[in-house]
Amino acid sequence: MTMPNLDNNTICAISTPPGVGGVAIIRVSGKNSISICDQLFNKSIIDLKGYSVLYCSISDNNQLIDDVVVTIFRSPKSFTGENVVEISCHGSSYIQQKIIESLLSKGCSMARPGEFSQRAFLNGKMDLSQTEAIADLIHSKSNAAHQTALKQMKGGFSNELKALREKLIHFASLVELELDFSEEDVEFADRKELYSLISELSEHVGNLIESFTLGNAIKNGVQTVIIGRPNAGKSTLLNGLLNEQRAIVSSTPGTTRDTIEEVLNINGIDFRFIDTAGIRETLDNIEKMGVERAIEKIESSSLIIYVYDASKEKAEQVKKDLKTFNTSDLPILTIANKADLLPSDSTVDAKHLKLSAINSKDCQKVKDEIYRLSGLNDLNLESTIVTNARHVEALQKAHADLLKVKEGMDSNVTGDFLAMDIRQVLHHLGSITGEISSDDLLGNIFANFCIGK
Ligand SMILES: Nc1nc2c(ncn2[C@@H]2O[C@H](COP(=O)(O)OP(=O)(O)OP(=O)(O)O)[C@@H](O)[C@H]2O)c(=O)[nH]1
Ligand SMILES: [Mg+2]
Repeated sequence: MTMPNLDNNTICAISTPPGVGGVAIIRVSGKNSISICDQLFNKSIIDLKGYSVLYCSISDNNQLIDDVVVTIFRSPKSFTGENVVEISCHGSSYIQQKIIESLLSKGCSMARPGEFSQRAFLNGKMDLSQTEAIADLIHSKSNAAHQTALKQMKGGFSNELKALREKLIHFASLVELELDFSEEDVEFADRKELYSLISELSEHVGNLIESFTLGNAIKNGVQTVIIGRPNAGKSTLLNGLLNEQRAIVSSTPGTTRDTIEEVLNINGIDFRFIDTAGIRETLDNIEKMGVERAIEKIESSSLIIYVYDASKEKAEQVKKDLKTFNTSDLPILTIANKADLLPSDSTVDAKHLKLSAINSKDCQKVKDEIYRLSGLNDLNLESTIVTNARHVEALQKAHADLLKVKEGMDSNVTGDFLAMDIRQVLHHLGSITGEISSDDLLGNIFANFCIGK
């Protein structure tokens, strides 16, 4: 159930980006938006139907501000569900400001950030996750980000959650009903069916949680740290990937001290590559700080590129280093670098990528390999991908409570405990879309059973 919008005020804001443009759009929303705006135009808009467009001029205190195009949306057929007027003016910052001032003087108030979307939610035009998807859509920079946000905005994710909840609500209602008949020891909810439903939901919610690794990569990019011993060729690799001389390269071990970060888009996904100081025991204080930073960056990354000088380093040493540096078992690409210095018949560990970072063709191989390792290769944009941290948090809570229900059933807990845990699952799933679970539950009991009590 959604809350009615009790806020009666009419809000306005510039909806286009700040600065100068060909055209700017000022949006006004609220019960009185049409009558307020009407006072500013040289033609009346009071009787215009929804979806009307009118060319007119706008003045304040008899001073002409601009010629504008006005679009009228009548409640409930507007983005916010309220009466909305959109004023398209010439895109000078001065004109935009003048129009806003005029609207404020006629009784509008400035919209808070996101208030139009918030009103759309409160007026039931879309649910919470759809509203959140608008922000993602606006910020999408790649095909994958665009597709996932669009799907969420259109309600794909909400419908999936709704279907999951509905299945469970049915059982929750039956279990709750049993409580009313507790003295008679009846069992309306078939425990076997409930158990298999809980298992099914657990798996489904688990998959949604897993999809967040990809979803997060789509939305926020993949942080990839380049590590290795000094002089291995890490900075050379970064430069090769970026195709520019970004980091200083030299034959002196310990050249890179600070971390160097650059974003590179590979197949539509942003990878944030971080070149780091070569890891070694050192007495130099500055280099020591660099090494500490390198180790910190490993912890915050989702992918590791480990580079070693294949012409110098022994296989045993590489193995040992990999164990020490990758303690959290992140996906890792191990690069046997400086292959050009090796005799042509020499081999390296089959799992390592043998190459020369000084060779640009080899750097392309690294890009392909990194993309493959990130798991984005298997990306199926048809399936639901969770991209929002709030959603994944709610899903994790729902997952934990589903487990509780299962454990409760395993140990034959009474219906009231079961009902409580099921309510929690419904609550967490419902919090994603902004529904209120207890109302749903009650509504379902009354609608489906009508037992006249
Ligand atoms: N022959 C050959 N030399 C390379 C290759 N890659 C890097 N080098 C050389 O190795 C030296 C070290 O390269 P860097 O890229 O600075 O190495 P690094 O790992 O960043 O070193 P630090 O910043 O000191 O940790 C430079 O002289 C590079 O030109 C390669 O594929 N083949
Ligand atoms: Mg370096």
